[in-house]
Amino acid sequence: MLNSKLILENSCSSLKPIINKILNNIRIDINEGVNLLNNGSIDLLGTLANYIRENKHGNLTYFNKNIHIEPTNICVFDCKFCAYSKLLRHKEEGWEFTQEEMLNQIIDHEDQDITEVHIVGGVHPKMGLDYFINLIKRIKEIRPNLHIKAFTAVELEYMCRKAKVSYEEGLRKLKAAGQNSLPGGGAEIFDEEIRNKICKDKCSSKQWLEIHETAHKVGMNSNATILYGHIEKSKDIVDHLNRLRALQDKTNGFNAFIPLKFRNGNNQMSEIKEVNMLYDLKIFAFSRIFLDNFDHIKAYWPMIGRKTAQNLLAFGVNDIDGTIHDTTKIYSMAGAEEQKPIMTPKEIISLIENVGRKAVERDTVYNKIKEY
Ligand code: V47
Ligand code: SF4
Repeated sequence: MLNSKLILENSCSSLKPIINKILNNIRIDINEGVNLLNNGSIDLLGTLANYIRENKHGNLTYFNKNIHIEPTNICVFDCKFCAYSKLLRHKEEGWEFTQEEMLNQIIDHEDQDITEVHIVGGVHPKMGLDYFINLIKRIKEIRPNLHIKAFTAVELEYMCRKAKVSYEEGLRKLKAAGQNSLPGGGAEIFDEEIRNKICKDKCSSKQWLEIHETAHKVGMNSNATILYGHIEKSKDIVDHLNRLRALQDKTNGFNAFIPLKFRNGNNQMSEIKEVNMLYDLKIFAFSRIFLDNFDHIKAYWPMIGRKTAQNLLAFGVNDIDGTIHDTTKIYSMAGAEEQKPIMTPKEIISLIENVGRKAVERDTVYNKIKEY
């Protein structure tokens, strides 16, 4: 139980009205958000985030059973933080799966009760809208009930532009082929000045938001992310969250928010020191507080590491994605400590239970599959 009087008494005076608002379930604005992020202690943010998390979900902590398919690491874009972009540099390290190879990745997991495939990769100039429509249809022929969460707004913007179709037409075609939802990647940071410095050639913030809005309109939910811990300032983080909160007010189509910690291995921003775990806790907690209309805050453990993911369960996080089966490379290539990301359901459940939470297997859209 939260002792709100104690929190208020021990907080600096400029934060008291903000804390009062949060405790009374009143939305905080951008200026209040920046003040809280800059001046709130980790204890304060953690306590408030945990209060909100427990009001929304109690002890329940979700996980899912999924695999990733990364069709290629060849990319026409050149994001400075990405260890993946290989078209212009290091051609020899590029990979490009054929459709048969990708379908075999689905077949290889046939005997496992995974519920989701997450398909995201580099933006390959030869893999267009029709190519992916065909891939999705073929996956559904093999495993009709598998939820396909696929393609960041960055990939979708490029696919639709090349195919000369509107976002709505492109998304409707993908949905008709069997795509079920969109992942949250490619959002990075919406502030145009920072975006221009770290990923200037890919889809703009406006396009990212428009694509997600359109996806929600045609009946596909999506996730949202932020890339934090590089050259952004607190005001950029709050601005990013504010743009997402405004879209969620409009569509209610986001499932989860996933803060992604910048990793500095093998990329063009390697000189930037990675932030420490205390800062991670702060960003996740702040996200839980500010995004009052998002149901779920998710820790993607292959990127943040399993220990930090576990600690985050006391800092606003109520979801840990996923069993993964060692099928993603983007973070291990960028230096994340999880070089072989695989957790069995048993491991994920004990990670959750060991900090006093209750594990629940979910599907992609948060229907409960099994409580442990
Ligand atoms: O958009 C690339 C990020 C994202 C680095 O929706 C990096 O369920 C940190 O969005 N350091 C793609 N991050 C992955 C993604 C995702 C992952 C898991 C679950 C979901 C979901 C979405 O990876 C990119 C970019 O923000 N990224 N390089 C790096 N060096
Ligand atoms: Fe390409 Fe995505 Fe990497 Fe940017 S982050 S270079 S769009 S794979």
